[in-house]
Amino acid sequence: SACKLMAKQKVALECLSYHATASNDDTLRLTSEPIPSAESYNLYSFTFIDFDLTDEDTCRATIRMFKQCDLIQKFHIPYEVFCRWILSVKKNYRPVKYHNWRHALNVAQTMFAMLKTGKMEQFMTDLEILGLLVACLCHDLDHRGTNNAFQMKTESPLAILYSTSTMEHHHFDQCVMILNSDSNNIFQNLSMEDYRKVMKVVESAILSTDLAVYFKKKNKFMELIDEGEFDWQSEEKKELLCGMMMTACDVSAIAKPWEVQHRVAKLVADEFFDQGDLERLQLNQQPVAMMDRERKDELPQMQVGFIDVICLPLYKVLSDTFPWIMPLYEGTMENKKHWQDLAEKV
Ligand code: 5BB
Ligand code: ZN
Repeated sequence: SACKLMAKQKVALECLSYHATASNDDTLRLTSEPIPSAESYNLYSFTFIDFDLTDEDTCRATIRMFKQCDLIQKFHIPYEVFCRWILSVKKNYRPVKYHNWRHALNVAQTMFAMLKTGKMEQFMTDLEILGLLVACLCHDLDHRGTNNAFQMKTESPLAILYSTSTMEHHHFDQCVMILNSDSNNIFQNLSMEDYRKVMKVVESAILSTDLAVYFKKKNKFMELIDEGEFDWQSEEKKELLCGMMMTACDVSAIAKPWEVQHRVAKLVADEFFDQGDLERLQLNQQPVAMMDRERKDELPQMQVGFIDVICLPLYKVLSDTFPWIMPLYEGTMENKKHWQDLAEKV
């Protein structure tokens, strides 16, 4: 419709003012550097921490994960294109407090650890592994630090374009936009069929990071598990499993050692509070408790709720089926105790 076309033009214009692709200088530097070992970055562990990594190291750690899966060789990705793509993805994250490049890296690293240490790669094809890692790195591209409800309330061009899973559709669009330039197209040597397949994995995985989608699909997933369904070969079940894995990775800060979880939760809260301030200022609305900085005392109780309602049930059902990912469940249990202690003090 005319309205959607206008919205699309508006979004496109906004994006043009943003740097879409990495510079040749940065790309050449990254291409020519040695890549430290997976162990030196602790990539196989569920307690990976990015805090002490430089920006360059975050790129090198990303390259290392793809190398450990042998994806660059298997899919004939030109190394320079691969390095430029990583830098471009990084560049298209905004410097918001939580939904930035480092969050994307952490999500991808948890996916890597689930596949390798969690031994889930045996249920995936190489193409699915490629799609999942790409999806993790791209799943929050161009996040503005505001959620879907905010896009709707402010009638942002994005919300006019996509009425449901607004931001997630935009993250996927941004992912496609980067891949559409030849110098960034890491899928350029795939057959037409593989290209179509991997894009479908990426799209479905990114869209499933909308918590609303998770809530819609989790019952179906849990039913399959209850029925003792361990044959993950059908396309529909595989897509469901990949979606659950994406959510498990997206919220995995909740399973990190307490000091890390505490610090990340503060970043999440600060981003929520910034949206709350915008709602007061732009919309003259009272924000919900989660976004109201006047109610920051309630944060520990909210984290307990988040853990009980979303994180523990998901990690429980996944680790019942894939026991090697148990550290995610145990780490979350540990953090629940800490948040409960803090909640009781209020
Ligand atoms: C989550 C679902 N939401 C629609 C309503 C609020 N809940 S919640 O009550 O489980 C909740 C989750 C409340 C407060 C929270 O954080 C306060 C700092 C959180 C929370 N969410 N805590 C976390 O540590 C993390 Br990680 C998250 C995930 C944040 C991103 C959620 C992305 C949703 C985008 C639409
Ligand atoms: Zn995310």
